[in-house]
Amino acid sequence: MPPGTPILRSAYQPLAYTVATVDLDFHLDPKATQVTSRLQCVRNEDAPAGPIVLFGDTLELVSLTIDGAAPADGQLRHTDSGLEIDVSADSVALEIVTRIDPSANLTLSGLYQSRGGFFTQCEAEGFRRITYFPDRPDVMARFTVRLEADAATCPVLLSNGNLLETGALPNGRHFARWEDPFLKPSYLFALVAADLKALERKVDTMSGREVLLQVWVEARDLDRVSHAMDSLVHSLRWDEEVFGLELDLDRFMIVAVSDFNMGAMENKGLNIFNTKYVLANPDTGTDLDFENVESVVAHEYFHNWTGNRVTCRDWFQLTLKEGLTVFRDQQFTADMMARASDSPAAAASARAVTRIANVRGLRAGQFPEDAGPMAHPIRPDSYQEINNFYTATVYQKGAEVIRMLLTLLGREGFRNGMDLYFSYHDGQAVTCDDFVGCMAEANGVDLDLFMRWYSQAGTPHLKAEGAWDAAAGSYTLTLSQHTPPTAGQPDKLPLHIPVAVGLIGPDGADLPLVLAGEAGPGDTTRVLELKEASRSWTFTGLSAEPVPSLLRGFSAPVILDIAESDERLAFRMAFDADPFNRWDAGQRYMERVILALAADAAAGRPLEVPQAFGHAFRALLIDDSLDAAFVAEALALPSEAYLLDRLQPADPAPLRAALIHLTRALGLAMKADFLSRYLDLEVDGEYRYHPLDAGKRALRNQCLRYLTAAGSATAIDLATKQFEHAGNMTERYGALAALVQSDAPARVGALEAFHQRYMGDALVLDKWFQLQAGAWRWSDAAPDTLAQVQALMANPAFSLSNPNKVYALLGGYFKANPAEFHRADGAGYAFWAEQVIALDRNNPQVASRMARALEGWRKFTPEIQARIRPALEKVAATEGISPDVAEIVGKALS
Ligand code: 0A1
Ligand code: ZN
Repeated sequence: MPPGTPILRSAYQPLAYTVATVDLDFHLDPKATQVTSRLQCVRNEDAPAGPIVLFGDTLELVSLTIDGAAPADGQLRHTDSGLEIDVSADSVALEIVTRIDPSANLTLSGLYQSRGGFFTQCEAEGFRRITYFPDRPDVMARFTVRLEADAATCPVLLSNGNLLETGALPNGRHFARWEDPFLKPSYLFALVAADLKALERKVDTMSGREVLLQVWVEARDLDRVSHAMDSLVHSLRWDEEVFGLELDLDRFMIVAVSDFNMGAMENKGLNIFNTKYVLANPDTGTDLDFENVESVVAHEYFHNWTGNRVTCRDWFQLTLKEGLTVFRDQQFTADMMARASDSPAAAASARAVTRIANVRGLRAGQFPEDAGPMAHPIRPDSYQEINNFYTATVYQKGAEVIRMLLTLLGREGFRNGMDLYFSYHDGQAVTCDDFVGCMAEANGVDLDLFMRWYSQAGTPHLKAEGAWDAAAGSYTLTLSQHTPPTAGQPDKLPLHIPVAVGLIGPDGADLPLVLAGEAGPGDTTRVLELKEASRSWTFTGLSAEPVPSLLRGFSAPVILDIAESDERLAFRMAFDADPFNRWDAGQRYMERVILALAADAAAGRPLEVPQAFGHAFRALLIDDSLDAAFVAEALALPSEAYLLDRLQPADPAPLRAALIHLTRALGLAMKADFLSRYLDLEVDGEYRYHPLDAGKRALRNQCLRYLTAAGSATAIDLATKQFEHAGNMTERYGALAALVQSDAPARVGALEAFHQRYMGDALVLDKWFQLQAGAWRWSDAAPDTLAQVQALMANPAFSLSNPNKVYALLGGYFKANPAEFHRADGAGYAFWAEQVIALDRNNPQVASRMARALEGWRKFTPEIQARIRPALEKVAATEGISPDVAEIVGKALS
């Protein structure tokens, strides 16, 4: 197959031979690791006849025998993707010896080295970089593993499942043998051989079995792992309580590694994590880091059932495990946030804060993806490089689709569907149809129309219109839907959209909802199911015109188009009983104000913030009866990435001018209010990661941001004091972030002091890199951010081969700083092309992620597009560019 040929979902075929058992023997050595694999291959009754197909990538084949004998002439063929072996028996034993060079593997896929240890990453297709194998998720086998390595440099030898045996060997080497009692696909295989120490805990599972939990890290990091361990215990309990799912192994391990392409990986019983999502203590991690550790630990742990016990038939079904598992980790986080609340209203607000963060992420990351050349359904129909499809669409939109099932079926109905899914499919590799089929069967409902969410790309627009009939006391709501065309999908069909609706009375209280023909009293929030292009609902028994509150809790991943006056938005900001929608009313109002300011900036008109908006904003700022975490979210502007897509055509410079103007104007106008909230919010006592404390710190940092944006000397003084006296990273980082955007001399000193303090600390230095790459100035001073980023690349702590460093510094510039990256002289694009090409030589996955920063280039003004095109073309024309990057730039240019 020539490179660039798409792989099609419709072409799925089971393999003629699968694998019953795998026995792996690793002689680990940095430059020449020898892998012996003994496979029992068995004929697959359900597949057409054919050879044994083994995939292999960059392997040196040392030897291969078939039932103990050398292959006969022509029996073994080398193909583009690996090997094919003709056999006639129904069961055949293969012994394959390969040699690989982990020290030269900078892709971080397959077996590689990091800080002297050996680690693996096999999802999606890394196992074939270790040995020849039918490396597909529908081949599930029993694995046993023997590892042998140098005892001094690699005292710890880990693999999946249960430890059977360890022992010393001659020449300072030692070995361990592991057995995984569960069937698994090769992408869940893992090994670790390194110098690590573990924090251990023993807990009893719901059935009373004692299990051993371990978090393995380098010895110097042992003071940063207790939160990950706590998170693991919380996750284990939550899955028991909410889904009745128990840990199935006697031992569950988490291992931290500094060089890792993604967040973490759910290998059976041996989760491997990017250190960023394991390590956190008050001095090094912000509240957000603590929250991320908790949710990533939960995510990987939850995969044990949704992903591992039941896995994907093929990679097109990725959202089967990822959408469902993201949904589960989001529910878990919401429960963790609410657990400290002392009233139902406080719990609802705490849950809404999690929901707000999820939706902010969706709007900033997934909506632009769905509007660009990489738009794909949550279950794609084709791909060129599977590693490019670990996307916000598959993950975040996939989670929204699962959440809609919960909304449609209710808690109990959803749980029944999950139970049925496990009862039918435990130990199998299945499809999204199988999952939705279980939801339908368990609830006796038809979800055929719902399946369109799996096949249609693009963000649907939901249009709402209301008509008030004063004489009849009725309100008719008409909902219509439209999904814009996306690449390869010009015409869209209507989707099944659950729309949670409330009607607010003139006094601000929710009204009971009674549809024409129904007897009251009704609930105050109801879910309307829109299944057609357009439909109306009439609510009756109303004495005054209501204000609609639509899509409560963000009940579907759509863009809501509704003509709402400024007054109505302000009214909902003050009264909407749904905390998510209360927040969203503010976001809509801000969006309107910012887009108008950006238009003024583009046209050279003076910028002015409408007074009415200021009033609505201030009402939230000074309301100390509200949960601080909620207020912090309510005061935060919509993300720049989301706003850019709302400006048509997109133009980063006036948008940035609008954001700066609005932030400064609010900071100036409400200086006294920001200051008094700032002073009141101080959290006393020792740091603890707790939602209430974190909420206060978030709001306090938000106040500091507005105050320093407004630029007074007092504000700089406050920020400097906070920086110097901070008792934890959230405060220290919040103050540094505020100072970095100022022109005050304290800026340089703070950056320097932070650097000094955390010199040897890779994860904290990532924050320092990222902050500088993503920063701008509140004043008119034009910082040369590009020059700064280039200078920082020369810092000894920076390295192009460490993904975290690249994501922090280059990602911070390309993705988090549009106005600087899209500078008018085009120098940002030349730098982008140069870095993508350089990264691609070693690590195509990381290069491809950086390449994606320009995929949405057609949304910009023609002048900007003209400056971007040559950079895209340069990368596309580069000799030897990886399939990963080729797919991104190819689709961008097509
Ligand atoms: N399954 C992991 C994500 C992951 C995917 C690919 C990787 O390497 C290319 C690594 C991790 C998760 O969802 O957490
Ligand atoms: Zn996952």
